[in-house]
Formats: sequence, structure tokens, C-alpha cells
Amino acid sequence: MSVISSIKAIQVIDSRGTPTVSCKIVLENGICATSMVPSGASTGSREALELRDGDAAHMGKGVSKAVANIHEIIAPALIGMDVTNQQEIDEKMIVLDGTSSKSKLGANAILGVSLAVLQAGANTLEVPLYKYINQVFNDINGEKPEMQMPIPMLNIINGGEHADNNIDIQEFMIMPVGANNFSQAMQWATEIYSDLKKLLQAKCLSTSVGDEGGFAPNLQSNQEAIELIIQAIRNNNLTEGRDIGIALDCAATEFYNNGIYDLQGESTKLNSNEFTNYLAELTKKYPILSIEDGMDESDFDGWKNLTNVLGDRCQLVGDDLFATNVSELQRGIDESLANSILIKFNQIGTITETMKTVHLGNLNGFKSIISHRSGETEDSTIADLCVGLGTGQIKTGAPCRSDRVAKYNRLLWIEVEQSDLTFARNVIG
Ligand code: 2PG
Ligand code: MG
Repeated sequence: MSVISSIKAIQVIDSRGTPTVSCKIVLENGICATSMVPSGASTGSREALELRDGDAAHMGKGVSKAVANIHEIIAPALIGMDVTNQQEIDEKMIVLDGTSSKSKLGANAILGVSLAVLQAGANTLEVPLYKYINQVFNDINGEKPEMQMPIPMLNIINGGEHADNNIDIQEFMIMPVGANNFSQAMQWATEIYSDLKKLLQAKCLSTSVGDEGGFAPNLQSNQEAIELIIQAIRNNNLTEGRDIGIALDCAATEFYNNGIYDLQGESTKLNSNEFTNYLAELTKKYPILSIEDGMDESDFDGWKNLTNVLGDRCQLVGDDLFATNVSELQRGIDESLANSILIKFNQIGTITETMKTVHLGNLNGFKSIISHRSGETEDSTIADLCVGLGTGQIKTGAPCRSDRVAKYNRLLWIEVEQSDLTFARNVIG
């Protein structure tokens, strides 16, 4: 038995300079592990609650209440438990909280502990985290996924809530689907990224970056962003579609108001059908493999229509729509909304619930994409999560800024240490 002997938490700083929770677990055998919790900007309304202090310090964004909840409520309940029993520990915290949105203890408090428990479990058994995750998933769901190296989705032009420019679509990503392995995918991505910088410089456009490390210039339209990326792909003697697919995260909830998709950057207002047609036109013109949050989180008719129109030729990913929540995903499955799900563990608050959501997706043919948040830290757990669950896709920003590349760099090590893993190049289509 690897028994928990202490749980400590402190407030640390994330990639936007905003406080977040870090947690450290020590076991009776002396093994320890730490975690750090990410935080979103374009958050969905169905996400679990991130507990913030709301007082004068840190513009109300301090997390000292969440830290205190770990010390005063969670730690006394978990000390003495076997750290390798992830599900029992997570379920105990869910009961201690007692609310559906984790608003009593805070999802940031609960997740900080859940992540540290996961890492401590791997450490005490002396196995790599991704292998341990594979085992925990099996313990929880009775399914042992085939581990694989993911296709990275690199967000190289940032807009929406993640940048101060005029672009409405939040993320323009490249997916090196034609690479032979993960390291080649990253090589192509970094080359395209630096070429894109040169293209922007040549046009006297800004090369400052947004929250996820992608460039954030002012542009005429969403199409211009895609065309710049295609030019950067071609400048590297690569072919869009064959070697590099394009993926978008519209984060449409952020520009939807009273039935209207308001594309301010293009001075265009569209209703739900018109916005679906707008996206369909983009997919005809460009090799767009994946569209995330193409519709507002509550425009269910819009989602149904979008899935009808594009679902057989494009990955349609629910992020705000599902909030990594098993009941919301079940609704999507029942009503044919989207065909894939974005997985962010802080939307739901525990590793166990995250794994149950991925399992439900697996059972129903929904692809899962493991994702960072726009507010990140050097914690790289999502890299191991993606390999251990074999989801085949990870989205974790541009190849720029340590909070983003920490995940890609961890994957580069896993690729070498576990050279028998296949690369998920055919994951889409
Ligand atoms: C998203 C995420 C991550 P945020 O919308 O998919 O890219 O952004 O963390 O701000 O919700
Ligand atoms: Mg999103």
C-alpha cells in the first residue's frame, strides 16, 4: 500500500500571470508528486466552477480559498488512503463537495489533488505516467486503450478571446497528418511556424503572439489567416491537405448573441444557417479536417444542422458544447450533435470523470482530443494522458512559449523511450 501521508497546496502563477493552484502529495514511503491546474478564457457555461477569491488582491482572481479547502477539507479526508486507488479518491472528493458544479470546494482545488494523486500513483509504482494512466483507465472503465503517439494540433494564428487583434475565429491550427512520426510532425510545424513569421514580417503585420503562442496580427478576414498558413506550408515544400491539414476552433459561443453569429472582424452578421453555410464554404475551399465549437454552446438546432451538413466529411468537435461532461456528451450522442469531443480535465474536475467521458465517446464512435487551456503552466500531464488513452490527437498551442512546448517536449521524450508506439497519422478520415 502506498499511503498518502500529507497533502499541501500553494498559489502559483499561470501563463497569463493569473494565480492558480499547485498541489503536492507525499506518501508514507517518501515518494511525492506535484501538480498545477490550468485555466480557460473562453469558458463554457456548463464547466465546473473555478473557485476564485473575489477580493482586492490579484484583481479578485486569487485562489487562497481553494488552497484552504485542500488543507482543511480534502487533506484530512484523504490522508491514510492508498494513492493508487484513483477512482475511490476522486469519488470521495466529489462527495465531500456535494454539488454538481463542484462549487463548494472548487474544481481547481479538486483537480489539483486529483492530478497529484495520479502522478504519485505512477511514481510509487515506478512506471511512466502514460502507462499508469492506461492502467487506471482500465481499472475505471474495463477498457485498455491501445496507446499511440498523437497528431499534434498546433494553433499558429490566435484570435478571439486569446488575442487583442480583430480575428473572430479563436484558433487556426495545423495538423501534420502526413508526417511519418511525431518528431517529424513537430519539425514540420516549427518550420511552418517560422515561415509564417517571415510572411507576416514581409507584409508589415504584427508578429506578437497570443495566449497560446500563435501569431496575433490584425487581418482582413478569417480566410486571410488560412491563406497565410497555406502559403507557409507551401514555402516548406509541403502540400496542404496531404501533408498538413487545417483545423479551426471557432469558439463560436464568444461571438454569438441573440441568434446571431457576429463576425465583427469581417463586419458580417449571420444567422445559424448562414454561419453553417459560411463554414461549409470554407471546407470546400480549404483542406479543413476539423472544426471545434462551430456553433454556440446552446444553439442545439444549429449543431444538429452543422452535423448534418458537414459531419460526414469533417471532424466536428464539441468543447463548450460538452464541457467534458458525461451527461452532456450523452445528450450529444442521442441528438446527433457533433462527432468528436474536446477533453479538458479542468472542465469537469477529476481524472476519473475525465476518463469516463472519454470511455463514453469511445463506445459511440466519438473521437477525443486532449486539450490544454489558454491559461497553462509547465505541468505536462496532458501529454501522458493523450498517449495513455490512445486518443490520437492533442491540441496544446503553437510551438512557442514554455507552457505550450512543455507538452510537446514531453511527447518527444515518450516517442524515444517507447519507440514501439504507432503514430496516429490516419486518425481522421
Ligand atoms: C479552447 C481553449 C483551449 P480556453 O477553447 O479550446 O484552446 O481555450 O482555455 O480559453 O477555453
Ligand atoms: Mg475550444
